[in-house]
Amino acid sequence: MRKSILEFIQKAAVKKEKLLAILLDPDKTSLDKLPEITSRIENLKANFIFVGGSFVENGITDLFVKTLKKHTKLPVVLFPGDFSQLTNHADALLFLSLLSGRNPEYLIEQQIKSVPFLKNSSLEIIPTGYILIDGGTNSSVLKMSNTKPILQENSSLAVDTAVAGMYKGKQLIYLEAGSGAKNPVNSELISAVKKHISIPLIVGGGIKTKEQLNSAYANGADLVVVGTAFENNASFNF
Ligand code: 1GP
Repeated sequence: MRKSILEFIQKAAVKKEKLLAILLDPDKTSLDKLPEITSRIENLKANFIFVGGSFVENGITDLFVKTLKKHTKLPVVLFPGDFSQLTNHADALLFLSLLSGRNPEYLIEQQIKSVPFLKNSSLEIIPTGYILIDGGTNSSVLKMSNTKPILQENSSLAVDTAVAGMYKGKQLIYLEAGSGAKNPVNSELISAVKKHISIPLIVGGGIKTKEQLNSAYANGADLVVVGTAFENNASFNF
């Protein structure tokens, strides 16, 4: 199993070099737009392309990532809503456990279902604690997983959840307000979690402006993920 993407994120976090990932949902992105989309992503100086979604049609991720790879040298990291979204054309996989939820399907069941594929795969597998925070909207992660998000004001629960994830051996913690969230994860919560973990922190959901991006970085996000704002605005820039 390779470790290069995780190491890159860990080293950047130590050096306080902030990273950006653009999230593409194969269900919402047509293949013929990929040349234009990849050049926009490269212009933004993003470090990674994340690929995934909560409701992706079975089987389309494989062709999507294969085509994406023809248009860019940026590392492609799978951020799957379920195990059907795995493909060897990507470089790495965020091996997510939804730690904020109590649904065994997303704590362990999907992970077990992915093993027959992963046993024969060269994907870099990155154990990631995924924590859903209330972003003020009924996010698709919430609908899909049928779990309750942690309230933004309950930072002590978010901290304890993140630290439990770290003790369980997760290599990254991902604070997720949900795609298209009205409210991104707030600064207090990001900094409270960051203070208590010694592994890199990813933050995503509802980040639309440079101010929100910089505030997430300033409060301790090592990597920020942006999807909807990029998808909705062809001239999107930070
Ligand atoms: C990644 O789901 C997010 O964590 C992306 O959220 O689509 O709101 O940028 P947006």
